[in-house]
Amino acid sequence: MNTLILVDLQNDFVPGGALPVPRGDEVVPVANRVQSFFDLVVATQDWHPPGHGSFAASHHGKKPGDVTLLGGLEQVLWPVHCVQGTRGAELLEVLEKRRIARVFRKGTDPAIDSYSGFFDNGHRRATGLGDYLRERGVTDVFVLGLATDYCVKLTALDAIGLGFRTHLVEDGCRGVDLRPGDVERAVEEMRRAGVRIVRSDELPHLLGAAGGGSR
Ligand code: VGL
Ligand code: ZN
Repeated sequence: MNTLILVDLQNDFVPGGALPVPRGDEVVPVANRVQSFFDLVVATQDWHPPGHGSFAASHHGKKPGDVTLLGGLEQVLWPVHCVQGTRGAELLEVLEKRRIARVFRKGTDPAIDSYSGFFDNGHRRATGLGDYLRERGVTDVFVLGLATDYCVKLTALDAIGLGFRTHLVEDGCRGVDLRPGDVERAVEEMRRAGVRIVRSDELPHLLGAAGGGSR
């Protein structure tokens, strides 16, 4: 049983949004094209309350890109983004949504950030995604979306930690690259952790070979 996790394909993360990932819009055609290969498609949604602790504007004298402590953890501060109920937080209009079985929201606790679709950054609370996949007999997880060096990376690393055979669809991801090389380092870190790095054009072959839940 294989699953595609679409990470944070939201208005605020593409050019024109509040926290634009360079060329973030380019992943949507990939997301739309590959969905039909999967048994199950789920999505994550960054979903912050106003005044969230990851926003630079929530900290006196801080600006985006600065680092502070949040929930006892080092936290990069961001522009205000993906505020609950705003247009910026909505999934992209051009994203095909009919096959998305469920959307898992994260980042709702103002006192801690949550890059991964599975847990907050302190691994204190689960979103329910891990149990949801387990209950459905999922063995193989494929991750694509935004941003490679934050939410995609942490989602893939948690998937590995939970015991799923985990794949990164590399051409279906774009990163922030706050420091040049962050994306490359993120991919390397995932690879070292056991994430298989694949391209979307390999999926028909890979899913054909791994399909049917036989391995
Ligand atoms: C993300 C920074 C802040 C992401 C979310 O989706 O990668 N990055 N919130
Ligand atoms: Zn966020």
